[in-house]
Amino acid sequence: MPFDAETREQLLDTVRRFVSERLRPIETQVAEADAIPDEILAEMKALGLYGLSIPEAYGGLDLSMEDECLVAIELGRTSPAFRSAFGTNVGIGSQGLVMFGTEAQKARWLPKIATGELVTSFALTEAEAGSDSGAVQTRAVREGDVYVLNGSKRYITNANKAGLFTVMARTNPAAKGGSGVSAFLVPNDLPGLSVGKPEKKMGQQGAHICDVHFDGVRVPVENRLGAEGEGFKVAMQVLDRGRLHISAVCVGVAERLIADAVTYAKERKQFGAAIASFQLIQAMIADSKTEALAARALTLETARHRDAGCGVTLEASAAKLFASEMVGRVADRAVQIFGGAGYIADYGIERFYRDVRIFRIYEGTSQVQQLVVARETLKRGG
Ligand code: COS
Repeated sequence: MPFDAETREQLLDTVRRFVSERLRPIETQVAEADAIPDEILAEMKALGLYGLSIPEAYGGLDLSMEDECLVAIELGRTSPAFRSAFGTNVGIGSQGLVMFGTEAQKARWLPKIATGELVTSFALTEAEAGSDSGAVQTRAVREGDVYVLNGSKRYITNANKAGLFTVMARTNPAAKGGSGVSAFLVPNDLPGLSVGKPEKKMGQQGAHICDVHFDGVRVPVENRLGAEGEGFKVAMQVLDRGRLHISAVCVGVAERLIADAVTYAKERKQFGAAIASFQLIQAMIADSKTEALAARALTLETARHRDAGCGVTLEASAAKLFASEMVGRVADRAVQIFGGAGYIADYGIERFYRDVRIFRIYEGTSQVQQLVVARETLKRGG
């Protein structure tokens, strides 16, 4: 639902205040504890953040893609781990259900997803199916009115908190690639489902990824999402949307880092002057600002096209490619502007440098985005 300008500004202002007053002061605490305090999660739920993209009829805010991206940019101005807490509910964990779910499936789960009572995860990746996500080996074998799932998923965001997984599993072993894969809505309390320990990661402490194991999990046929054999396409369409959201987060983090670098450069004196007065520092600020503006424009333009009903597979991948690479360069320059302090944990800049590294990998590596952009451009003939 497109908000009018005033409602949109109110929402963005509320999120902006929440980020600066509640989240930024505890960034270090969250990173050290590798956990987001429960009261902060409760505040996120009360603000409606878990339901940004859920239709109003099911209790969500039903934001347009453009408005969702604007909110994601605001949330990018703090540790990305905070966004990850509700990010799966807004994106990859819920959108298969929103786009392809039956009325009964939506009525059963979406209201709880919108409030955050139910956390969701997207279970596509496996040990042998990363970029080649059509190579899913987890099996789903139909036995009467259930599918029996066996296999394991890897690096699944929020798996340790999820009450519902969207699982891609192979229903047709004879079919090669994605065409033999189907999608399933799998509640975490079904017997045979287990979740591994959170992995130790390079960054984004407070956000967790775990393996998920299916050992003879009996999933009712009515939990299949979309037609049998359509699971790969469900996943790809969910990712098209997710990639745009991630692009927006990258823009937000870049804007935060530029602001921090500018503040530091104005205060820090060397050779008798603030380092902001030096042209070599200014060049880094100019490059970062220019690239962040370009990523913002591409992301929001693509979001508007999606809202208008256009296919944006190419543009969403281009935005993800550009924005995630851009924020990597911006974080690198921020460390450089901070100098020695940029390498010291107390300043938080090295933490962002580590945090942003995953943006170039998850929801499709930069190389996968290049493949998609090239393939679509060739198809379009330019
Ligand atoms: N929207 C709708 N349908 C799509 C689609 C999209 N964005 N992308 C592909 N499809 C369809 C194709 O049209 C094709 O359909 P037909 O069989 O009817 O022709 C089918 O899906 C297979 O597509 P394709 O041949 O392009 O599949 P590939 O195996 O070559 O995979 C890539 C393509 C590499 C792009 C895909 O596997 C991918 O995105 N990998 C990365 C996955 C990822 O992001 N993982 C991160 C983990 S989730 S956090």
